[in-house]
Amino acid sequence: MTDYTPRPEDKFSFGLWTVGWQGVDVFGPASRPLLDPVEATYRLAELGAAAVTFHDDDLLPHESTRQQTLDRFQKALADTGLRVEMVTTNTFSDPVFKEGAITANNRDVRRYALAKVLRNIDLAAELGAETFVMWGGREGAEHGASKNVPAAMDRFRDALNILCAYVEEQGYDLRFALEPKPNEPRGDILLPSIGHAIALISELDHPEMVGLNPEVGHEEMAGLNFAHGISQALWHGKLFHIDLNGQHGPRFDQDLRFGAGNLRGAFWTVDAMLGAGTDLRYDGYVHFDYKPPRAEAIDGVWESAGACMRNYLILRDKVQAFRSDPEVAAAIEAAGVAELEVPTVAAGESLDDVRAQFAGDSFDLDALRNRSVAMEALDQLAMEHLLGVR
Ligand SMILES: [Mn+2]
Repeated sequence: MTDYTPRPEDKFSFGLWTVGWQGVDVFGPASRPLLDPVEATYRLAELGAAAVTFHDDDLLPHESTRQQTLDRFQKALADTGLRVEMVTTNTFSDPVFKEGAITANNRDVRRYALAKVLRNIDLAAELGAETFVMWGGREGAEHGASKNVPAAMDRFRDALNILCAYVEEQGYDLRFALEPKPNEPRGDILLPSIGHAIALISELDHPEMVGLNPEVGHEEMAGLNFAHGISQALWHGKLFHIDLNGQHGPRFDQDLRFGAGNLRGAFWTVDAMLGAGTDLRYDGYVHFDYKPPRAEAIDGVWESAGACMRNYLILRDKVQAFRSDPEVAAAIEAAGVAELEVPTVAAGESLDDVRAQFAGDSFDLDALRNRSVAMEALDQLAMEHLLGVR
């Protein structure tokens, strides 16, 4: 048993914008004072995080204090041993990006976005980040005819090709991770799901340099199964990074602490990250992208940050207990899970062989129709592990 204390080897990581969110929403102004991102770095280290991440504007909002803040930040990293594992660019807050950034109709806006991202790539490399996330929050539309989607995909592809070529030319050890989201802030955002993003990557000059940063709430806002989504991303070799948080089904982006909202989804998410009984595991940083609720004061901010890590560790414990339970192993066998690993058509077999199996009325299809699948029993075992009675 564990005491659920975060350790460096757990590789927990937080965006500085998460604990730094002041509670500004569509209906009201900030409910919390500004949190110095350098102070937040020290506090996250005390809580047990191993790394921090940021958008350029979270850490360095003003040109006049840029170097001074960077110096303070690098001292904080040295003092705490925390590292910067991921960096991302804010191409959504400034009204200049109101109708898009790298896919804006306006060409000057696209060129400005590209320049902002390039500058931030240099900073990411300087700080030793291994992942560069791209979330195109404003890449989308509210109106049908206002955006030529094929042209937008051309510009998205061009931008990624340019950025990959730049990283290669500079010799940076950096990979890109696209973050899908279906809507909010735009009415509809381009690359709305894991699947859409994977499809774009296959059109790039350097597909090996680009993967995904899927976020729990973003997929669940669209009613999708996050565990299935990241499992498919792992299968494509594209789960470069992950954003964990919580969400109560299809509604506005709640950004709850990890484990809140869809708790069963969180259990299967951790199971999928640990490989779900296969060799396809996620071994990157366990990154939290959530928002401490606006109702909370600063004590609630740190409570929720600690809870994200604690909930992950508790769920990891539950998942490992589930996967090592002999009754679960028997239930998995009874559900025929392993048989899916057998190819449908064996090597050397012909399609005539397959058809011959069902010729005439020789095959007992009724036996297949009436067979037990024993899946409820397996799921109930998972439920009982999660509820803590096993
Ligand atoms: Mn995110």
